[in-house]
Order: sequence, then C-alpha cells, then structure tokens
Amino acid sequence: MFRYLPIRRINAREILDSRGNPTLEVEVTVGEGIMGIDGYTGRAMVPSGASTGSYEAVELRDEEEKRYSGRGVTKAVEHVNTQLAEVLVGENALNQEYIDYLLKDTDGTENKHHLGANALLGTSMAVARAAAKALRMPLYRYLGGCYTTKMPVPMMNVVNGGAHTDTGLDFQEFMIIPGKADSFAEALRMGTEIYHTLKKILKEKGFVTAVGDEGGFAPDIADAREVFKLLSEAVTKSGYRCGEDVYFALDAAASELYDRKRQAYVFSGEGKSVGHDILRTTSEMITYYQSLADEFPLISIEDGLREDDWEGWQIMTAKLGDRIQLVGDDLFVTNPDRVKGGIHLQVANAVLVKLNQIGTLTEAMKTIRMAQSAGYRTIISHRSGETEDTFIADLAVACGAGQIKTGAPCRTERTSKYNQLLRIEEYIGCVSSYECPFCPEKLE
Ligand code: 2PG
Ligand code: MG
Repeated sequence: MFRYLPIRRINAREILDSRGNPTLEVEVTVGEGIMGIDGYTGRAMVPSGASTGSYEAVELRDEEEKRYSGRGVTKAVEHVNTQLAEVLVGENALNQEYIDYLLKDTDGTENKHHLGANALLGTSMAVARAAAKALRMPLYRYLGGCYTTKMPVPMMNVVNGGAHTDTGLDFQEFMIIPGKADSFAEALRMGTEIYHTLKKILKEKGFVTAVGDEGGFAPDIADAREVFKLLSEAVTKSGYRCGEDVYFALDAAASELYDRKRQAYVFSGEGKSVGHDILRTTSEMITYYQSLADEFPLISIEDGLREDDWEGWQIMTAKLGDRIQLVGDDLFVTNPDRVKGGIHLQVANAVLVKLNQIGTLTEAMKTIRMAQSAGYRTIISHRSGETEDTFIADLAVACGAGQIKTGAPCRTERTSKYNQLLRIEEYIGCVSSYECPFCPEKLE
C-alpha cells in the first residue's frame, strides 16, 4: 500500500502512571496528504520502574523539587516536541530501524541520558503504532508478520513484596504460572481463579487483602516459605495441581537486598521474628533457592543474585540452570551487549525484556533475537509503574516471546494487557498456540 509513510507531527505530553507519578505520552501522526489520506495517529505511554537496575538507560526527570517532588518529565516532553520532532518529521515511519537509529543518534549518549530514554521510547513506540494503524494492521501483526501465532504464558504476580510494598516481605514478586492450559484465555481464567481463592484464604487467616503496585496481595508475611504454602493451598483449593497444572516463579530482585558493606544479602523482614537481620552469602542464596525448589514447584527465579555478580551467576546457572529458569532482569537490562556477555559466560538461561530499560523498540528486538537464537527464553515484562498502554501484549505475540510478566489479574494497568491478549488470541483464531515450557510433556 505505502512505501513511504512520512511522519508529519509529533506531540508529547506529561501524563500520570499507575503510581500517580508523571510519565510521557507521545502521539505521532503519519501519512497526512499521502494518497489523499487524512493521516493516522499512533499513541504510546512510557512505563517506569521502582527496583531499577543500575545499568538501565536513563529515565529523564525534571529534578525540580517544587513540582511533583522532582519527578516531572517536562524536559523529556520538550525534547520530543523540539529536537526529536525536528529530526523525525518527514522521515519514513515504515522504516522503524532507521527511526530508532535517528533517535539514538540524536541523543548521542550510551545510556540515553541526554534526551532521556523515556523521551526516546515513547516516540519509538508511537511511530510503530502509527505505521501499523496506517497499514490497517493490528500492532502484533505489523511487528511480527503473518506467522505470529504463539501466545505467551502469563507469569502472574499474586503476592507483592520488596520495593513494591511497605510490608516486610523481602522478595519482590511471587508469581503463579498457569501452564497446563489449551489457550491463553484458559490460562488467564485459571490464574484469576487462583488469585480469588488466595484472597479468600488470606481473609480467613486474618491477613489484609490490600494490593501492592502490581496488583498482587501484600499481606504482612515475611517468610517466602509461608507465601509458597499459601499459594499451594490456593492452587489446590481452586481445583488445580501444583507442579502439573500450575507452577511458581519468584523475582528475588536481589540487587535490592544486597548490602555492599556487609557483603551479603540482607533479609530484614524475615529477620524480625528472630530479632536480627538474616544475612545470606551467594552460596547460601543458591542453597536457599534449591531448597525452595525442592519443596515447591518453583521453576523460575528472576534476579536471584545481584546485577554485578557474574561469577555468582555462573555458579548459580551451573547448579540450578538445568531445572530452573534463571531470568536476568537487572542483570541484562534488555541491553544486547550485556546479554551477549551473559551468553558468553553461560550466565542465566532467560532474559526479561523491558522496553524502557533500553529505550528503543529496535534495540529491544535485537536483544530478543539474540537471546532466542542462543537458546535463552524470553519474557516480555511490564514495569511496576504502568499505564493503560497495551503495547507489550502485542510485542509478546509479535516476537513469539513465549512468556509475559504483567502482574496480577487486578488493577486496570495490568488487566489491560491481559485483555489485549484475549483479543489477539481471538483474532488469530484456531491457529493460535499456547505452549507451556515447564509442563513435563514439553520438556526434552
Ligand atoms: C521487575 C519489575 C517489574 P520494576 O523487577 O521485574 O515487575 O519491577 O518495574 O519496579 O523494576
Ligand atoms: Mg525484576
């Protein structure tokens, strides 16, 4: 239909994310006047993390204390509306890789601190959306092509801790994976039923059922073992089998637990019952994970060790890698160079992909392809600060990621992604596939 779809206008504004913090929304209009069309506008919103990795691309904040306690993004908005618009207007929106090259080049820094990764990402995503719209294609189809049929397995974060709550739970995320299902829709139903059963159980036991940043419950429980016991009960009471129908995953977010001075991972929540912090060394962490995986169907651990401990990660991968999915989040920060290093060192066996960690769609795609061709699994992920934007749902299908992490089936910024996946599965129809990488029949 088009070979040249010129970008005509770019407009960014400051909006709010799910935590009530400012973030960017970018609108890109393409094609106006070409072949007599009115133009198509694509819109994208940028998410924001709380437990951010040190090597992530820089999220530009205004740092003006009087406004939103310094968290405003008017400078990033200004960068989109001036410098980036100047470079991109007139360029071909169908050439996403070149658009992203221009974004990177205009920023000119390795970690995108000049214009802000938030400014770059909002623009990059909005260009893709506008192009898809002009071609009258769903985003997943535009990004992935005509053979995109693989639905992701959801990792549903049903108990929140760490930096996402104020409770004493040291680990950040306890997830359920409804693996044994025939479709994404069925998996989502299973996970949601378990979520509701868990709420009942928590209530019966006298815990609060308030939720954390990602929609998971935030009970006042400090011991990971206790959480897994509750999850097991919720799975069974919902009529499913632990370790056959449903699996568990953990995001330890270990960089947040590590104390350089004490050279150990500090479990202060768990330590409350004994009156002092519980400290764990790298090898104690590995043994701890091993024992949790022996007791529960824990098949995926994210950021089990801190982001700089490549050696520790090597040991952990050698010890646990053949039975547990070891996911690098803060470790890899969606950065192709770090992933390349990890593959070389045989560290981890899965990559968490967060668009705003790297700042452009093309670089994230490069990371995904690199991981997949090295046999690493890929998980497309939300951030703890999200918006109603559903881009990652389409992306997960487009690149055949296999898994998606987008919170509990609660809070609209989380359910919007699940709902978009329901739509996509319906559009794809009977040729869509849902494959759980953890179910025994799927293991080689
Ligand atoms: C994580 C994420 C998302 P945040 O650590 O994986 O769940 O949290 O966005 O706060 O980094
Ligand atoms: Mg993480």
